[in-house]
Amino acid sequence: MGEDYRGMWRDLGLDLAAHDVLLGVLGNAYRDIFLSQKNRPEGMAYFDFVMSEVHGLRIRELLDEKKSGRKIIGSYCVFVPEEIVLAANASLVGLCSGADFAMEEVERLLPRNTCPLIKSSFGFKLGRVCPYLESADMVVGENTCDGKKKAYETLGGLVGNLHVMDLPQVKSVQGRALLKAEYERFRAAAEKLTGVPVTAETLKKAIKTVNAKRAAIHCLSSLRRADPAPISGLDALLANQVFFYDNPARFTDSVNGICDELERRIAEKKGAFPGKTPRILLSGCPQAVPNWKLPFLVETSGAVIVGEESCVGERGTRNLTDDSGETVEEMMEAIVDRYFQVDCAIFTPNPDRLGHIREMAAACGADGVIHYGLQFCQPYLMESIPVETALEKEGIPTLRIETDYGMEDAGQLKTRIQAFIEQLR
Ligand code: BJ8
Repeated sequence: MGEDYRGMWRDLGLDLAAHDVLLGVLGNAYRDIFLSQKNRPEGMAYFDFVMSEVHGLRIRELLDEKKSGRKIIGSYCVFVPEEIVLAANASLVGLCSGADFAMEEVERLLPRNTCPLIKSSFGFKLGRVCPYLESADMVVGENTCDGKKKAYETLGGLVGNLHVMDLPQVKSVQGRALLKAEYERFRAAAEKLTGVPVTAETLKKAIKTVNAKRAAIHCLSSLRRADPAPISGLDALLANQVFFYDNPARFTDSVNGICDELERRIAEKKGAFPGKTPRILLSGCPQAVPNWKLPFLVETSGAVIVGEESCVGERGTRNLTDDSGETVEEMMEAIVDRYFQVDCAIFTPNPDRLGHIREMAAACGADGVIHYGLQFCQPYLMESIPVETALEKEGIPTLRIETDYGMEDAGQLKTRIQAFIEQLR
């Protein structure tokens, strides 16, 4: 880390010793997983820098913004609309839930058989190691899966200002009305937090900012479809992960810069992997920072990941918000329309997701799909069975993986992944 941020972390109430351990583990993992890759685009240097300063410079920036009156809102789900947050003069940050931490303490509050993502969010709080969580003026929870909605009842006692958003479970007229009502309630809560009312002007500007960020990621996603793939799945995942932390305008510029470079690489047939490397589409649970386990196993087993059907990936970013509205009311409708299309497995039935997986597999030229289910995640594990059956029936080889954040099963997973890749060849 470029500067000594210990004073800042102390002021935020972090447990410095535990935080040092986390940064040490993170730094080593990053070096071994990302920096050891060959043929990376030069533009990834930006993301290397961002990751090296993820608890330093970015936090300092956010705290400086706070000094000038801006607020920070933390979120665990892609259903929290960044457009509303920005328009109310706040910054939205994703809260890490991608590593085990303080598990003994976590398991005093949550059953052992809770999904790793939920346990991780508690671990970062109980272990006092997340500067984003500690600097947030409001944390937004959402009633998605049963695990999350019950866990927020307990999290409410641990974080200062938890706003729980109710979410529909069915894509119906009533479901949309609920989402609309909840987004209105969230808008009011954000305005109350910041003291800044959302206006047509600020909302339009915010929609454009978030759309630009998504459009940059769409561009990256479409360039990954070339063969040879000009960027590894790990690096593309990293860009999707940084999407949740970085300053939006700077992120957009950086990703657009990488896209220019990828276009040149495609023209020169310069790949992160050789041409005809087996191509995998990952589908399933979100991979939050620093959960790089599965792509690392896949890409060190002779395949390249060419897309993520995931909330840290295309499920989270795929649709833009219509920015043609002129009033707050019209633009709020457009926001509801956009987010109501997110096909999270908490919806029942959820046929759109299978359609999207098929569509992505074809567009990315994927040779096979790996379905990634986090242990104890009922929605995605349940859905993985009909997804696998349908894809296999259509001749798309599919491998279902169920795992957690530990490395104990890495050897066994690697064997299964290698056998799957062999089958694709
Ligand atoms: S919109 S996927 S970000 S809820 S992995 S906690 S579902 S038991 S994270 Fe998600 Fe929003 Fe849906 Fe996306 Fe529950 Fe499953 Fe755990 Fe999960």
